[in-house]
Amino acid sequence: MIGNMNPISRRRLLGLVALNSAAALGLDIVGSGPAAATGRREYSPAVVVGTGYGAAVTALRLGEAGIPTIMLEMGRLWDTPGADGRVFSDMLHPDRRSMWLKQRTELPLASFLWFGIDRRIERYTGVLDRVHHGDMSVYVGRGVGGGSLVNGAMAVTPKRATFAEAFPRVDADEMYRVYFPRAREGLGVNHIDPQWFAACEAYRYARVSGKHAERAGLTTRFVPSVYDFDYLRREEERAVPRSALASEVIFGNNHGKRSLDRTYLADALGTGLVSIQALRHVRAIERCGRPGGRGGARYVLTVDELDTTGRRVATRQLATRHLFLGAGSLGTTELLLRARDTGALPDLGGEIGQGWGPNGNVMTARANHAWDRTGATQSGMPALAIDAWDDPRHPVFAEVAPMPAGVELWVSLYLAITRNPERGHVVYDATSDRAVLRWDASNAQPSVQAAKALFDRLNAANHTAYRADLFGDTRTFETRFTYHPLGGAVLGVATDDYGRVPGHPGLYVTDSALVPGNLGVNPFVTITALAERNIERIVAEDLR
Ligand code: FAE
Repeated sequence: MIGNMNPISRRRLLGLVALNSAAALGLDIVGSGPAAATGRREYSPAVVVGTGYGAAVTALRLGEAGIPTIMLEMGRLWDTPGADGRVFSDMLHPDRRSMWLKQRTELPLASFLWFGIDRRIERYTGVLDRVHHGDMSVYVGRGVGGGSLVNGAMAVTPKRATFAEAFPRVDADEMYRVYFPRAREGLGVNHIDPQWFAACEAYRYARVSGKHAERAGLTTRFVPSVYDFDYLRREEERAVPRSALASEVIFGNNHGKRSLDRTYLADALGTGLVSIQALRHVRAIERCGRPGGRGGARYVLTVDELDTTGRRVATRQLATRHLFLGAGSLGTTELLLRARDTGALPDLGGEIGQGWGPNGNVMTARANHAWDRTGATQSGMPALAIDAWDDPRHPVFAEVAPMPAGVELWVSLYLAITRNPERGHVVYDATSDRAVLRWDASNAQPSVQAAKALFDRLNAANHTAYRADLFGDTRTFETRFTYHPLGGAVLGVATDDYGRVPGHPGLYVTDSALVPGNLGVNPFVTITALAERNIERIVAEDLR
């Protein structure tokens, strides 16, 4: 058993064993590769780029349907303990494992009392990346499991009306009846015991915010999670090694989290037909020069093999008939734009790159009174949110975020999701050969106004004030980063209603690029559920 999940299936066990054995042997390929060499070029009937949510669901269902599948992931496999016996480093002692090819950490909170808190690190293929695009930078997970390795585990199903507004062409009845429940089951979503929440030290910080919200007449609600709350309870009892209670969050969790390598990816590997190749960066996609050749290959990928300093050590070509893009909102969009604008796939449409948004993310913090202690030992996994999404003027869903510093700080921190109609777009820059996001600071203003309306109300009701020392200058609302990049290949706009790329048989988008910019809640449950829906149709219609 893993925590209070159902007994582990034989298939998942096989997958977990495959992952652990590959890690123990220092391999970056897991599972028996279906690839067959044809001259210089390898071939696989299906290829999935990335190993995040959309990719993991897709690979599992392809494997179950009997289709040999290769997954290509630019990050590393995160199953091997380092010299300190841990796979990941924590936020208080970050080392080279923390960030992707950086020489300094780049934390979302840049300072405390205006002192910088980022640390020097060795350049390495670490687990969290912060990709800079002018006024917006985008946090993403790098490694086998994608964002699931670094995220806050909040597993929130959107309100039905908001989902229907975002996806007017998707049957919402069917989503809420079939695919959201299937996604929650596959992800291992669990719920906190309210009695334990009311008494534990780990969520003192959330209770303080809850009390303040109540005073302001606001509603709070518990947030479901893929962090095992039973494990967390035992962490507090000191019965097991600490993870969420040991400042482990955005640089990975050594215990307790049901990241994709323990759920969907393990199941996919357990089918015996899926293999994962880590440290493989997909650079380019083009049409196969010999259509109808081996297996009816339609696309050829150029794939760089990386070492752990990020250096390219080899370049290979891989041909496939069915190509699924699950490289995340900006990763997938970049591959498509590069293919279109370099002339490799010139008929890709003008809608690619459009409809991008940061899910209205805003971070802010309040200073508490001395009697409102938020606790020195805070769970890194948020469990409570202020739900003001139905506010007609300023809809906000604000999770109460931890500040797991190991000392009392008297700070209440929030990551707010606001309704923001502004959209950015992504273009291909030939000089740097990368995708560039066009998003201006002014695009974030609706988010700031909404967050300000809510938190002004909280401060007024509790006689508290904003913290102005946490974001590197004196700003009180931080909108220069997002954890939730969405869009770039929007479902039903840049693709058909199931993620197929028009005019390109066998080419599919399967990840957060499908979600139009703003969802009202944290996105991974929706990404997972949409991928479940889409691949079911694609397997039935395109792969039989
Ligand atoms: P994603 O998980 O981003 O995976 C894409 C994968 O593709 C990555 O592993 C990349 O390394 C890989 N890749 C990219 N380009 C290439 C390439 N060219 N070749 C090979 N591989 C490539 O995709 N969401 C929630 O719902 N709840 C939360 O609590 C939450 N907290 C978050 C906290 C943090 C710090 C971060 C960064 C994100 C958080 N998110 C949260 C967002 C969530 O993790 C994100 O929406 C999903 O991971 C996106 O899933 P995708 O399938 O789109």
